[in-house]
Amino acid sequence: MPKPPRKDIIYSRPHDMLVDFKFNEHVADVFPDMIRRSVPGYENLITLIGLMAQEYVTAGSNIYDLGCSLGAATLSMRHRIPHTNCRMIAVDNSSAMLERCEKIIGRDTSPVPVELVCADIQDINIQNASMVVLNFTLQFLSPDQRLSLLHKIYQGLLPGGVLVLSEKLVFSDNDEQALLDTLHLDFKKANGYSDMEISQKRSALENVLIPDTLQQHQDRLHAAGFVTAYQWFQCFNFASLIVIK
Ligand code: GEK
Repeated sequence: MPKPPRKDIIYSRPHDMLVDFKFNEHVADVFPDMIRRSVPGYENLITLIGLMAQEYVTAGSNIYDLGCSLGAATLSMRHRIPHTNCRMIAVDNSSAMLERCEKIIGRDTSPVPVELVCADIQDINIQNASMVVLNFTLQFLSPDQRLSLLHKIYQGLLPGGVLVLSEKLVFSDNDEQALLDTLHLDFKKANGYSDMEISQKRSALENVLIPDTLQQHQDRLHAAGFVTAYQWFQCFNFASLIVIK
């Protein structure tokens, strides 16, 4: 029997010295609880990414989940892919995440093969892809490395293939930023995070998660070669684009 997800209490005690956030074993152990209580709309996104796989994945193609963590998007797509001759490639550079992901995927009985790769997403080959998912991963790359990854994805996608890009956003309009910050804070408090947990996590993520505006994303996607990028989802300051080659 799989164990129930453990509660995220990582920042519930004062940390003397706050170090930058890392996807280590402590985070991997509580990750489902952490992301569900921190990212509004996450569970909907996971379900809907599965539906997109049903629509866009083509026979004999590859599907990439870049920054797969525990494989939630991989599994959602795997259950919906209407072909068995596809190959899924789930990539994460956190061995703690990938070890747990392997166990979760191992318990799943869907017939579509999944290859787990412990690597930096900047170092892998992308080819013959009908679908690539970056579900809250691009924001963890340093901003100057983001365009070359998107360019590589563009090159590896088949014509008509899709990239799903979900990110935390920042807003150039100060009022919009303040409003969505407040609502996100309310969301985390309503999910049981204390002021101290929220503020310690915010500091730990400061140099690690660097969000862009929607316009920066659109401009970068165009620079990478994509012409069509539609925003299809937003929940407070978290959004997702479907980008079609
Ligand atoms: C989900 N997509 O559940 N190379 C490989 N992996 C990376 C890199 C990199 N350069 N940088 C970060 N990661 C998942 C959620 S979480 C989002 C994605 C969050 C990995 C990192 O180890 C972590 O597992 C994941 O990207 C980001 O749908 O925690 O907010």
